[in-house]
Amino acid sequence: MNWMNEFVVADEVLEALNNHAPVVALESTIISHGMPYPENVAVAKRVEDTVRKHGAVPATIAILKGRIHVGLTPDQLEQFAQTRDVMKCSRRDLPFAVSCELNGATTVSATMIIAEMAGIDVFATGGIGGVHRGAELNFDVSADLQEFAHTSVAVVSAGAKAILDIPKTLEYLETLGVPVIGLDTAEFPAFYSRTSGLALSLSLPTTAAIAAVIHEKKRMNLNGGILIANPIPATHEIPAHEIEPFINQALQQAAENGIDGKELTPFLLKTLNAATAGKSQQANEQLVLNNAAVAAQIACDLIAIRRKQPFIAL
Ligand code: PSU
Ligand code: MN
Repeated sequence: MNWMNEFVVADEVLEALNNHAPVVALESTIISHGMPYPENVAVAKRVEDTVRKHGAVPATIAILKGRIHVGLTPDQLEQFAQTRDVMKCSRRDLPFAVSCELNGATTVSATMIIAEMAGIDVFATGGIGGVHRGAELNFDVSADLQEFAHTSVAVVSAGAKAILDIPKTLEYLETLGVPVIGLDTAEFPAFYSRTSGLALSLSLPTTAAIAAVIHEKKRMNLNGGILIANPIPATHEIPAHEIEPFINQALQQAAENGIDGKELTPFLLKTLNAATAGKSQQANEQLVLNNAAVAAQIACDLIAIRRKQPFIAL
């Protein structure tokens, strides 16, 4: 099999990349495992529209029958959102899904890998995976974190999901040498809430200033990702004290049902959504839209910097 046959870049995305126009990568696990149908496809479309509205081309990344797609047509997106047997793919799963010609959803780690292969610098998600609570016993640390150590993509996220151990997640990123930059916030956001009580050492007030850091990192030849922490809009946040009892309940239910590994995150999101009568999913949608808008602005700012300051590696 010819590798190029497995890698399908949508016309619109290819044209933008060839013209050095701004492109934003989007993940697909949130579609297949993060939200139920038909809300998932409605949100995915709204996210793509938001990227466009802010001047960039969206590239939703997914594996369809073993082919890696960078950018989906509306029909492909609809079909993907309805498919039930989609494999959740992180780095380790990518060759398997392609080789066995499966349908695969890409997590943050797999989306970063494919975005980098395609030449896309900026990616918007909801919340990255991280160090799970109890990791000192169960060793559950998302592959997303390792990916930031070596894959050069900037990821806009509303912090790390509150279901995680956020202090350990930040420590882990520090160890891996990953810049975590707050957009107009000095605190690491906790997904559903704007605050976590954890101070960030890096914070910048504008998307242009963040784009300048992405540019500089590349110029200095420092491989690896950048995490941009963008808090949920205040009008949609669920305060930590309100969501915490539901998270504890969901974690307990997961333990009672023996749910672990890659099933854990989707289970917790689904259980939280049921327990909050849809409020957690509503917040999830709003923060993803907010991240899409910011990612598009960063992608535009980055292009503007490159036009003025043609790339010269140090
Ligand atoms: N953020 C969301 N919903 C999700 C995810 C993130 O709002 O469904 C997904 C992402 O794809 C992320 C993955 O990479 O969960 C992490 O899974 P795990 O904890 O198993 O590594
Ligand atoms: Mn895990």
